[in-house]
Amino acid sequence: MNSRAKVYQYARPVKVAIVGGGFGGLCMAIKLREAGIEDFVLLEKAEQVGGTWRDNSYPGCACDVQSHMYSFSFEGNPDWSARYSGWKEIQDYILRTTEKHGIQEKTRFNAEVCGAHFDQDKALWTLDLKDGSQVVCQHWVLASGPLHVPQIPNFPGLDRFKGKVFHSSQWDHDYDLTGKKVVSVGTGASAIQYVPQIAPEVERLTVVQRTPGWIIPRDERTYSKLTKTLFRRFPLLRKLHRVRLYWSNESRVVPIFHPRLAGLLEKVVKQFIRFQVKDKETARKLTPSYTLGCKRIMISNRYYPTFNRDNVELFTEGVKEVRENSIVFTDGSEREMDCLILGTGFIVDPRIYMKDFPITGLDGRKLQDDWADASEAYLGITVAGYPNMFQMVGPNTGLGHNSIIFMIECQAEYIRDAIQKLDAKGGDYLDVKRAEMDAFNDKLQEDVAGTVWQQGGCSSWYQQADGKNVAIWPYSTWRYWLKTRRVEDGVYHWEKVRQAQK
Ligand code: N01
Repeated sequence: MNSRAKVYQYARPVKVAIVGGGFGGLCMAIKLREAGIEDFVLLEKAEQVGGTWRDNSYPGCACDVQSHMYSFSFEGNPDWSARYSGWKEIQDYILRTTEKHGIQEKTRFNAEVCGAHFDQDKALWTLDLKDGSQVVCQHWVLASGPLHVPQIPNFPGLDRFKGKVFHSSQWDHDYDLTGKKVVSVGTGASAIQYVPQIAPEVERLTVVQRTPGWIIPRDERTYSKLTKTLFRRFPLLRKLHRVRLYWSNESRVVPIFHPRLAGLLEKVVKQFIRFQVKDKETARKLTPSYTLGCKRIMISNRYYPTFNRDNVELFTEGVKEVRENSIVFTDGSEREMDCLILGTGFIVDPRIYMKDFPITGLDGRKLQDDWADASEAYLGITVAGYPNMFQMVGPNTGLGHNSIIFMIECQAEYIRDAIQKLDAKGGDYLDVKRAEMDAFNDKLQEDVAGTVWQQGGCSSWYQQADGKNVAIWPYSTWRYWLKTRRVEDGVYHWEKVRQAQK
């Protein structure tokens, strides 16, 4: 291999390479700039930044976390149009913020990273890109996010189907649904947003539900012109609004540790379903039998009433097979269809979605082997044996109750602190101590065992196939903030290997 040709525009190692230009990668880049660290590159696989909010554009796509919380604390936006903004408004916010902080010019687009290995003698990582080029760096940050590889069910006969098929995150806006017979599979956060939106357009909509979700009312509201003006002129008011939203979200963590309290909320939601759905049998099918909070709690005022429409039906039978122009269910019933929409979620297990992304750390160890049983990291950020490699929204740092942007900011600041501390010590790499990482994860798994995610009687994407929860941060977010406030010396090995060259 001609290494000169392969090292694209970076003839020398960069200090930091960031993989992924969603909220995580963008935050990391801004935090580095804030600290005067300019020697970095952001590698983005697509032609634009935005991640989830670039990819998901299905009808009705919106965030179910309030916009004033689902945005950077350092980049407040007084102009959010509504409490829960649509995807386009969020994507515009991301693009504006990228532009404002000059991250666009630090980004290499169409640069998909597909492997990484650590050179112990030089204390440098080499990232392999799909186009055959490489980027050499001292540190790298994996900020590609856990919800971007669509999960496509292997229904028998799916390849024979002559109509249109697409996943919710790859919506085909050129395909006109008007007057079509549509079958939609899945009833998660994505489906409950597009189902009410497309129902009035189509001739018939068959919603296929495997497990019903708990859906609570959405406290929807648009911000008036006056409120926006006040937020703009008096930023303190906007900040106070954000603080109020933060603590109201944070209070949701309480029933998670007290499933009995969740029982009280369930009674309220059951009334909500009965109130919104006319047909008793449909209402019964839409009512979950597991504890509220076990799967992600969803919010909508429009989903349940959709089932009062004459052209919408709910199917709780499994899919037996797909034929050329129809779908057949396990009870033998068959529905003609023009279009099949898969609201079937994402592959969230990094052992599966990163199987073609080999990562080799110290002494040739492979992350795929180290994570054979489960993905684990210290604070979801660093992994023992993989020095100077950091993750954002890594293992056990997803949230079921508050804004992930809060976690992302904590992680970016922690990573920046680690990089600066290493420089201050004159070291070449830092590696989290295995005992510290193991102790952290043992305690976390012990604590998560008593929560509604493990005890609530459901299976969800929060758990891997053996039931272990490697997705969720099971505590309050301020606890995460406290833990990530500074990089503790004793938790890491601080190594210097390039002595002779200096
Ligand atoms: O995916 P999901 P999603 N046959 O995994 C069903 C975030 N998000 O795209 O429950 C039949 O939640 C599956 O059934 P079951 C948010 O974090 C955020 O909707 O496994 N059904 C389930 O009903 C969310 O949690 C926003 O039994 C099958 C559905 O498909 C995450 O993204 C908005 C099936 C998948 O639901 C994912 O949400 C939207 C099969 N073979 C999404 N396979 C915000 O507002 C799967 N299902 C922030």
